Amino acid sequence: MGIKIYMNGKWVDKEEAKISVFDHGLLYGDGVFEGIRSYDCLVFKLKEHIDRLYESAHTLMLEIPLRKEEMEQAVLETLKANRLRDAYIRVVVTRGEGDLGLDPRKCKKPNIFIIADKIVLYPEKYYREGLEIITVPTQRNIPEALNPQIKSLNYLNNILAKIEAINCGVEEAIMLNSFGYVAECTGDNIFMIKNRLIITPPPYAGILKGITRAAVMELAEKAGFEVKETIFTRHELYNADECFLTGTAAEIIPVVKIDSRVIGEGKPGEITLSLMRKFKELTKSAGVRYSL
Ligand code: PXG
Repeated sequence: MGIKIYMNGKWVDKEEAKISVFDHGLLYGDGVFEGIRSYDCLVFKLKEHIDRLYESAHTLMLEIPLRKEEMEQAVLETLKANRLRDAYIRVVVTRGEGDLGLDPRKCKKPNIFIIADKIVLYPEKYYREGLEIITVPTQRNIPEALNPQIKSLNYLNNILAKIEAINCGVEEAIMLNSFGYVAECTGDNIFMIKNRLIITPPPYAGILKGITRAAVMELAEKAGFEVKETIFTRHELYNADECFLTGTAAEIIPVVKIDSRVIGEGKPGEITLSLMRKFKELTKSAGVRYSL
């Protein structure tokens, strides 16, 4: 039995989960999405993800024909339909079918689909040994042109950066903003630690305000660390004691080398490791529960 996809209120087989070639989500990237995780039948930060989805849609004047509670329910039902305890969930809302022009008024009905599948974890090696990353030529989109809080179906900026990283033989890319300051990675936020101070770029650096980022900042503050949102350069990053990335898929990944510069001791740092442990505990204890 294959996986069941939520498609506009019904659960259908993967083979039947199809979208028209006239959908503006495909033709123009006109749509929004969220990536969510569940851990042992607990959906992590479900409300935060649904809120962000609806905010992205609101700015695009894309009216989602479900109340937020109904959307949350649809996510939980999709997990149950697939009998998944630990899952990666993708919620997508597209503008819907229109004609070949940009005009969103031609699209009468948004398409909503939810995919819940087994989470494909990053190799354990990354967490144990830390990641090597590089900065790439592709800068983050300027936020004045396209606000990075809109989690839209248009990820080409990040995909170009990812290609550049892969071409150089590494898995992740640091993207700078148009002023040359460190912004974030292609699907993860970035943190550095210097003299026990935990630093991450502020939203005005042109980043997505990651839900994992917020959770990690809260955990760090609760543990007594000072956390500062401030602009920083690559020079400061190269000379940090520790560095790590955060995101729904990655959770917390230590970074040990950036643009061939060794970070700190060249192995996952002590504070990073303690935050990784705290984050693991959080995912096991907090979230919206469902039963199979
Ligand atoms: N920055 C960007 C640009 C992102 O797209 C994050 C940071 C981390 O945010 P959260 O809320 O997840 O902590 C993201 C995450 C995936 C995937 O499948 C994730 C994202 C985008 C595309 C793919 O892992 N967004």
